[in-house]
Amino acid sequence: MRPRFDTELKECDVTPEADFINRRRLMAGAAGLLASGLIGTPLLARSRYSTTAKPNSLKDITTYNNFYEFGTGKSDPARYAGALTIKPWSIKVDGLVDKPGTYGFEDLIAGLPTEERIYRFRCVEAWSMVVPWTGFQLSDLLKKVGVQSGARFVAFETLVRPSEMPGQNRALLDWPYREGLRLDEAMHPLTMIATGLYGKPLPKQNGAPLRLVVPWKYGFKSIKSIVRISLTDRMPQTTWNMQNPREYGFYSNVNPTVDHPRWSQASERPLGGGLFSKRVPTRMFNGYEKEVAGLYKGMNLKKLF
Ligand SMILES: Nc1nc2c(c(=O)[nH]1)N[C@H]1C(S)=C(S)[C@@H](COP(=O)(O)O)O[C@H]1N2
Ligand SMILES: [Mo]
Repeated sequence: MRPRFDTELKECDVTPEADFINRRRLMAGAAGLLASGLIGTPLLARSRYSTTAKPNSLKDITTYNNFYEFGTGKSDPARYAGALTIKPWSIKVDGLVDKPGTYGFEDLIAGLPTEERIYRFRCVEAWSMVVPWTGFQLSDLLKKVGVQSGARFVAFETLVRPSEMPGQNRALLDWPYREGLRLDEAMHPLTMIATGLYGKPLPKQNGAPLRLVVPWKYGFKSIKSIVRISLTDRMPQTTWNMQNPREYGFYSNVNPTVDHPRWSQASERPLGGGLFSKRVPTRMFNGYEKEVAGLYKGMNLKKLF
């Protein structure tokens, strides 16, 4: 690993003040669910897995982003991601799978049950938001490609295309952006691949056409614009751990009792609160403790940073 300068994560103090639910788009999402025949099925979104917390506005979610491929500023992704070509898009699935191959986006997701889920999202920089994703469970995709018995981890990579991703012309990170999950984390029903937001296709700044969402982990685990999914028998390398292993581990579970070496993780600043937004306490596993604590039984949670 080559040495790099400290790209200190900065918390931006400018928060868009508008915070309203875009009702028209929410309705569009509901109509989509109806059309797809999902209403009434046991996995119906917004009942079983969704938080009742009020979603942030589409504007908040799409104008305050981390996507270093487009630059380190919070408004860089919204400014530059428009130039990214997402059609066609292919995803290489390899490693310990029954059906390896390079799949077109549409083929890969064909037949997977899509739904809307409203999840809390907590960035390691201590801001947070509530997001109405649409997508499917990663477990369904993994079942579709067939996980072989030796697989223990899933590794993900983001596209490398410096001609369309200006941040990749600099050594901000060791491209491609990489992430990974233990297989049982990947198979957990809360773990999603999002392909939409507010009932519409995922905006490019949020990781179009497909990105990971793991709501009990810090936001950097939710890798965007995925082009490779590998099933492996070893713990994969992950971008922020490679960048700064003292500050970022593999697990990165949200834990208010384990501070970042440079700031407290005990509380967070919800986006959309305006200039004088109040901090609120951060919850263990970002509020998903009941659902996921069992994954880490017998492990020292203080070490799962
Ligand atoms: N490829 C890639 N994925 C990424 C990032 C990135 O820089 N590149 N940033 C991560 C971080 S730190 C966060 S907080 C979330 C932000 O997601 P959002 O912009 O959709 O809110 O994306 C994550 N996924
Ligand atoms: Mo983040």
